[in-house]
Amino acid sequence: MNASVVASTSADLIALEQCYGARNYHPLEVVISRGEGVWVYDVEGRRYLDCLSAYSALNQGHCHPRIRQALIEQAQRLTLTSRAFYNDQLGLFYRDLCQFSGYDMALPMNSGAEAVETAIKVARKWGYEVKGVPLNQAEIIVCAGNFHGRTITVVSFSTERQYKEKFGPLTPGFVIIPYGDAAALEAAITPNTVAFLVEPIQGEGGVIVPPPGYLRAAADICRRHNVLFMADEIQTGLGRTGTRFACDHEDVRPDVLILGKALSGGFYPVSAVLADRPVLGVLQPGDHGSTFGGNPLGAAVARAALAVIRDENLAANAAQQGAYWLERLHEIPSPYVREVRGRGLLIGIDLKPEAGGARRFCEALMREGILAKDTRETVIRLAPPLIITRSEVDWALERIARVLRMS
Ligand code: IF1
Repeated sequence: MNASVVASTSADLIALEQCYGARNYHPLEVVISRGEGVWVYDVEGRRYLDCLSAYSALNQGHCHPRIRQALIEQAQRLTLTSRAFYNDQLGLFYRDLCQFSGYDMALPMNSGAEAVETAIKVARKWGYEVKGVPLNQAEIIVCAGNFHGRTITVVSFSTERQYKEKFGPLTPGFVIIPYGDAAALEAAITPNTVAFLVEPIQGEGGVIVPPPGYLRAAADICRRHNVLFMADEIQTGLGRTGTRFACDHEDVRPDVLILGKALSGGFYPVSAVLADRPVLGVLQPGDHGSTFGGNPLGAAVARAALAVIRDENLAANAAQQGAYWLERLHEIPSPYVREVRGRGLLIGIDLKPEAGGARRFCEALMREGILAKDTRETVIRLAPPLIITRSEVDWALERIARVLRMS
């Protein structure tokens, strides 16, 4: 397709992507051109309620004015210095993020996977220097059904065959246990175990909420065995599950907290690893870094994104609207629903095998004006921006009920 061809319709734009783009996704056939709050609009002007929020990167909603203003103002002053020099935004971001999360120190990165990789490096170095694990013998325990990103080390401990098959050789040093089983965690710990990496709720795994008390028990086991409890809250954090972090539901304070996605409100990739000095303090200059990590533009955006979460009480709204949504979903009579589960505004509708897969329900929801994503073949994931109102939830419920009763 030569450059002179005007691509103006959804069909044109899909064709353009199919002509030039690698096929690493299978998107729903909708071409979004504008977003505002919980609503997005396609090229032809049709409106949709966004129930994916870019996988929880848009907790604050699309194009939040306060974050946009911060982006615009900073972009007119300074966007990038590298960490070879200081800049006037990073220290302020560190302070805001550490006060928001209650940790001594932060290490800023860009993507979530980079933050997970960073946490793995910090845990290993802490293991060798502080715990006394023999060099190159560190073990990190992870859970079956995990999703922590797409880099080679991270997919090395995935249990999803497609994510790791044909991408080897893989990174060693990881032990996989069942999710939600605290006894399995204790049984898997050896003198060389340096950390346990876990999602408080497995999002991609199908919105799997662990048994009550699991996080608390796992954290206690880690403490007893001098193993770092590392929570990947990239998707569940920052208000998504109705609390500041999902670990707050069980009063668990991870030794290492990993954030991303909504940390920038969808404007700019910003992720971070948070821990206290005995852990993050093991890193010395030259140990780790990234060209864009801690840049002033991302720092200014993330400061505004955190302020929105705090000032607009997004966690409380997620708790309130999410509880209502779950309750009303349980009332919908449908021959296809096996289970409805979730916490706050991270909800999964798990369908029976005879439903024929969640994708066709997501396509039907799209025709009703709702954008949602299927996961694990049978689960419809619902994760709207946390600014959603009761009337917008009712608007969605009416259409979800229609779709769940379709033939
Ligand atoms: C894709 C999944 C969700 C994450 C958790 C780390 C990362 C993610 C808990 C890595 C990223 C994204 C990645 C995106 C789709 C989406 C996703 F389906 F892949 F698994 F949300 F569930 N930890 N999740 O959820 O963060 O490097 O992407 O910034 O890869 O298809 P990232």
